[in-house]
Amino acid sequence: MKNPVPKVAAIHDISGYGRGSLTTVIEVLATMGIQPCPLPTAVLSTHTGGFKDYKFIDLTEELPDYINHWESLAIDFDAIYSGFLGSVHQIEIVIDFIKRFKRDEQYVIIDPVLGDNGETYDTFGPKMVNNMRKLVKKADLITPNITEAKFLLKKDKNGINSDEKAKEWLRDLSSFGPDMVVITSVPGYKSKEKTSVLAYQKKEDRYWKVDCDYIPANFPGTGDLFTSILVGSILSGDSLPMAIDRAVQFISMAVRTTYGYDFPEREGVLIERVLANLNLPITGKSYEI
Ligand code: PXL
Repeated sequence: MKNPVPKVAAIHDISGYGRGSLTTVIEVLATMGIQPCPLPTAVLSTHTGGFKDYKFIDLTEELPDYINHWESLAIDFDAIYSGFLGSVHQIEIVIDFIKRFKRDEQYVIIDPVLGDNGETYDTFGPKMVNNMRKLVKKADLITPNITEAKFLLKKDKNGINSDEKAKEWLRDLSSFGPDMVVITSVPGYKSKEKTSVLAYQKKEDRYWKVDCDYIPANFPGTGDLFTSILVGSILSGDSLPMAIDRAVQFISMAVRTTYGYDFPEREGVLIERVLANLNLPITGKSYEI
């Protein structure tokens, strides 16, 4: 029987304060008519971007029993979606989860959460980066930001400075395995006032680009927001470029709304102020390169 409401196994941490990870995933998927089923990888008092002395509870030891119980219930997920992991060992656990819960017509979305702004997040080192390459092989769709793309491809300094380079990076990432690759937060190579999202669909050999106005602010959790909207959109039947348009349109609105307030960046974008706009019709801005 087809699920009356699509179900997503959401493998992320839960950060109690600051927005991002499971709180964002749950808000977005539920608003888009999708059931989020959280598999929490860690519990933190806050996310790690801008808060000090946060409490971090690694749930690696607890995951096998949690997953065994789900398996005994034969839960039929329409998608498996992973993000921030609590330890390197969790990569093996997620790979095994995908093997056990895989079924036809199911999407596996891996957001290879490793870092941002050229650096890894506090809790990760080179071992996480190396092992993340194994996990992205199992995905249908991956959504690295430019920093994560660099880490996965072992690039040191040169970034993406032309459409040709963009296509090369996208192809190289898809050669790990995924059919769809989306790179976010790419600094505009045609205009410094822009930042771009780049995408590739291997089966159709098509490349896409969306330019967004650059806003000089750095809100944590926007990566989780972006990928969660892609997941919700694709499960609702949108094409990849439509899903990207929806995510870019919503995040631009959320960032603009937040930017208008005198509000600490580390608390993320004011999602709850604009959440109801998530299902608005979209204005297509993506174009093929
Ligand atoms: O948004 C990625 C993310 C997820 N979870 C935690 C984080 C971050 C980024 O800083 O700290 C705990």
